[in-house]
Amino acid sequence: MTQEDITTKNATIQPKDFASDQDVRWCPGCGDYSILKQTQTILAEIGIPRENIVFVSGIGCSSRFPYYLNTYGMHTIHGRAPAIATGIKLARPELSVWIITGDGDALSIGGNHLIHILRRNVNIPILLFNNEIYGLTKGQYSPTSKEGMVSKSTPYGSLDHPFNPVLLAMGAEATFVARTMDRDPAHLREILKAGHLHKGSAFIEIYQNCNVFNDGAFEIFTEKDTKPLYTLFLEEKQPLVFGKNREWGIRLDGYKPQIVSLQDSGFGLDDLWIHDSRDRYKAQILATFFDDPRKENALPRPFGIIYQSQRPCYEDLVYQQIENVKGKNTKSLKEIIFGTATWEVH
Ligand SMILES: Cc1ncc(C[n+]2csc(CCOP(=O)(O)OP(=O)(O)O)c2C)c(N)n1
Ligand code: SF4
Repeated sequence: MTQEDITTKNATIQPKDFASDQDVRWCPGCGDYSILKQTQTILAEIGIPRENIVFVSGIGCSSRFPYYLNTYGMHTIHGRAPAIATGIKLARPELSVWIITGDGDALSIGGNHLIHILRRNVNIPILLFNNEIYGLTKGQYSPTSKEGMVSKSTPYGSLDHPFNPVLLAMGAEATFVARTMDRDPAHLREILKAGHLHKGSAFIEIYQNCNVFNDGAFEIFTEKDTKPLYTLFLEEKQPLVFGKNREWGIRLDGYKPQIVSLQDSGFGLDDLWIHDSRDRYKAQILATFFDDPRKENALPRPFGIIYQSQRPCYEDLVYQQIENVKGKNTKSLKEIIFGTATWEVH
């Protein structure tokens, strides 16, 4: 099959064609259902034939995802989806490879693998379902659980400072960093599609409700009454505005973000911070918006594309290197392994 055949779009494919024949084994009401549905919808819109798509996951409730998609898939080893997905992408760079992971899978046991796939910039969207808990193992705290959280493994409250996954991805120099949520299907679809279109590792944190072991962890950001005041939906080249009547804005006072009233502070839309997801310095500041929302003067939580940039992808560099050394007087594998720096000990 040629590369052209593989990427040829199938215009007639429907979301239901991406549903597998497996019984979905998530608890009723789990946020994972919404993410599955929106993923099936955007895959149909993207139109890549199912047989040219591979979903790779680690271990966790979220990592059962590949079973429920009628594409190729691998439910792999805890925390190791990035390593296996990188191998697939290197062997078959023309395939559309996706990673599904949870906050435990990606940030506890798989923390190391995650940062390395991001810095290598393998061309793969990485969907991190963050429910701030270990769901599959029935409710232990995770690296994103809030301080003080009482869980099965923290009966007196967690003492650990939680990761901000978006800031971690920025620190690992990811070339695409975004946040979305299970309860906003339209936004979720938009971000999934943008992640697919990005050439490079696309890190997407998805707030996902685990209604059994951590119900309501994100309700302040997802519920109709509180969402407008505590969330900041980023739009490219638009001012940072939020609130029920879009009555609040954010301006930069030097490098410090400042919330201003658009009604009575004397500041207007022209004074506000304009979102530019390609500005790395501004993105670094945006990624730090991680206040406890109930704290006085808390900055709203940003949703959308926080950062995007271009850097060569790992698989392209590998193939380029192979081409560059072909026909040159290179060493054999045996020569490399035994080289000049091995000794025989008698
Ligand atoms: C090597 C290894 N260590 C620990 C476990 C137990 N284990 C299975 S899933 C999991 C955490 C899953 O949490 P998360 O990634 O947040 O996924 P969720 O179930 O919440 O979707 C753990 C610790 C395991 N399966 N393998
Ligand atoms: S335990 Fe939580 S994350 Fe796992 S399927 Fe049930 S609701 Fe979803």
